[in-house]
Amino acid sequence: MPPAPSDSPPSDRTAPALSRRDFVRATAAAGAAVGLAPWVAACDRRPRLNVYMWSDYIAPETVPDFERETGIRVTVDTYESNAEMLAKLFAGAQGYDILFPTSYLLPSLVEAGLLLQIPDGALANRDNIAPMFQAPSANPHPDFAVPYEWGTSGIAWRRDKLATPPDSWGVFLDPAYAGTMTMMDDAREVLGAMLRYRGHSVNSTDPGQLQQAKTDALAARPNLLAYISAPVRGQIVAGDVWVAQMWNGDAAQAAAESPEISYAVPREGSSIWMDTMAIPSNAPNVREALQFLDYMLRPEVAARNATVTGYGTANAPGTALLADPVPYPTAEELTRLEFYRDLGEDTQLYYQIWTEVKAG
Ligand code: SPD
Repeated sequence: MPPAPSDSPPSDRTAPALSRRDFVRATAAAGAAVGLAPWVAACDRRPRLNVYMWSDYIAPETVPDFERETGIRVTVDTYESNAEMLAKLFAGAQGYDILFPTSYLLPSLVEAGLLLQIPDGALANRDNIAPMFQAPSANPHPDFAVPYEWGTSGIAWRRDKLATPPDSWGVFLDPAYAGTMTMMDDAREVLGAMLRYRGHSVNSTDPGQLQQAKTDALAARPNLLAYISAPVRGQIVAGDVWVAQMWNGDAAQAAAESPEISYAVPREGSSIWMDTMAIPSNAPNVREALQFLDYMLRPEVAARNATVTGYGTANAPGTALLADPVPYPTAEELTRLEFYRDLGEDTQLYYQIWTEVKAG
């Protein structure tokens, strides 16, 4: 049996990948799996597409426009972390045609046989991807996944609550802000931040460095209101949260609602990442999935999505359409930003520590 993707939580590591036969049998229940009454799925004979993606990560008109143009009926389910997406897949979720894995997951997903190789020539708009996002550090498997949007992980804060900008990951260890801060609900993000705080790589597998990251994360824990990722947006906009570990685009969406919110990458550095679009190997609607990927690769569609999400688009002509694109990090900033890498079996160490940190 191929290895499970290494980002999955420990309890999912041994879950078997679905066989194609299991999948085909279960596809009859696909309507139920995506929350539709079976009779609705049975009566609606339009071609279908089931997308499973990050929350708040697409312009509201994109899917309706695609449905109007193609006659394909699209269902979108959302998730808040790679671990949540993988856990659902390994729990036997059925019927998804498109996933949005962050690129560091691709080696494990491909090795486990969970992704479909995109046929040569299937995507007319594929050349729209900027060369920098074709590099192996950004996309280790261009044959299985199409770059979507990229971003950074940093700190968002309310300028009306903090006298000085929090320019270090150490702010989360500062009891002065206890009860007003949050970190992401994500092992790689929280431990990655604590690793950078001590000058280490977000991809460290050194047991001593990881133990120190655990000690720091445990010291930060009593100061935190919660571990919460993108949905913290509403709380920082409302003023209940003053300092939050956030992704830049979600912070930009928050700042659009409340101009008192700023975002920065701390001085110790952080992660840069790219989310991709990929087709599961057992997708029931491959033709429609390829149509969707090619549609998402259109410059005007990519630009509209990036305008709404606040992230950078990997689409070169799409970026050219934007009045105010997210600037690609400067050479100096890139010395402090690392792409997450697939850590193979060592990811288990992260999950073990993360479980202990969350338990307190
Ligand atoms: N609301 C959309 C957030 C997308 C974040 N993807 C980044 C994953 C890096 N671990």
